[in-house]
Amino acid sequence: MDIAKRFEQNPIIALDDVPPSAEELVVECVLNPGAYEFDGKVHLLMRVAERRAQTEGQVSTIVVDGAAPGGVRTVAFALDDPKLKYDDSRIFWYDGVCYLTTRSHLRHAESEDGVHFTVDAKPTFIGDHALETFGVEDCRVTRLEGDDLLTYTGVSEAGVGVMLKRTSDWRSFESYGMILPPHNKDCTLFEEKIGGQYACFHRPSGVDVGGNFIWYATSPDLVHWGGHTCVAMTREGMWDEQRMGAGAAPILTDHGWLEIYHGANHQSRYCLGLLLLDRDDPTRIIARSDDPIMEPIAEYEQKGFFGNVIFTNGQVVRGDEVTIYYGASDTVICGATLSINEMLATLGF
Ligand code: MAN
Repeated sequence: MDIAKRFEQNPIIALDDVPPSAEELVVECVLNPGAYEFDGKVHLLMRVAERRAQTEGQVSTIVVDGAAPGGVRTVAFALDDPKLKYDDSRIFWYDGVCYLTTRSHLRHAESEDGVHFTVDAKPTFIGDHALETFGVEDCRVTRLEGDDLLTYTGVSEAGVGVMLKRTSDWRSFESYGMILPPHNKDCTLFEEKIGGQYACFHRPSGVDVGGNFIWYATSPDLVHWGGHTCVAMTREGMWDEQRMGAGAAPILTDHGWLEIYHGANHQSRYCLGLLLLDRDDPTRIIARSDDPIMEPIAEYEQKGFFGNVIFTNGQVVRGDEVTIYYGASDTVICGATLSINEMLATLGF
């Protein structure tokens, strides 16, 4: 059952609201924002995916390259080239090498009411690390020890991994580089230590044995992670049979940690569901959604760059109300509210 109350104003941020980072680029997707409250406002750190305007008969993408003029290089291939494999709007393969069709940066937007956002004219993080040449994506913001911790995906030829930054004022940032190596993404930190350690959910991917499952790990210093434990696996024949990953920081409730996660089926239809985990040992599942709590049912969630997708990695929690910000069809940003009590009720609490 879909229990989300979508904003009437959806989509709240669309392609036209976001100027490209350079004149020659086109914004193809505005999606998957991290969210946080700061200075009495709601802020988003959105993922903005760009490329050059496409030429007929070709697919092209952009890659950051310090040696290229303007710091950006275009990679283009003919659609009829037998070495090209291109059947997913998000990625293509050429001669055995995988490229993303767009390059993402992170861009800040802010709002007084959490619904109407003002978007910055320029990127906040363009992805200037050697492990970010294909872009930066899907930021989670966790408030921890009074600071904000940003975990996001860094993509490069070397793979897809988890990057970390820390800030106390949103002006200066301490960068920790890659904390979890490829292939890994969907990393969210807990808002407090557990058993004296920092804790996170993350999502390594197995190519042959294994799959796209949610894992738990702990760290004494946020940089060195251990105690890796697989918490939840995909379920064949169900809505989350193909892949799954954590959303924003777990919410502490009277019954344990409540995590809103995304799951996709073999048709790549992305929905949201819940995991309820033991307060002292979050590797122990107390309950899990049989059915999604939110599915792509609105038109803007079904049609776009990559249709039938609801993906959230940003939320603001106020009392019983969780406002999630989410990417719809990998194309626009939307908002919805969920009640913690209602979510728990779907799990039998
Ligand atoms: C998947 C999708 C893409 C994303 C890449 C790299 O293919 O989620 O949108 O760009 O992974 O993270």
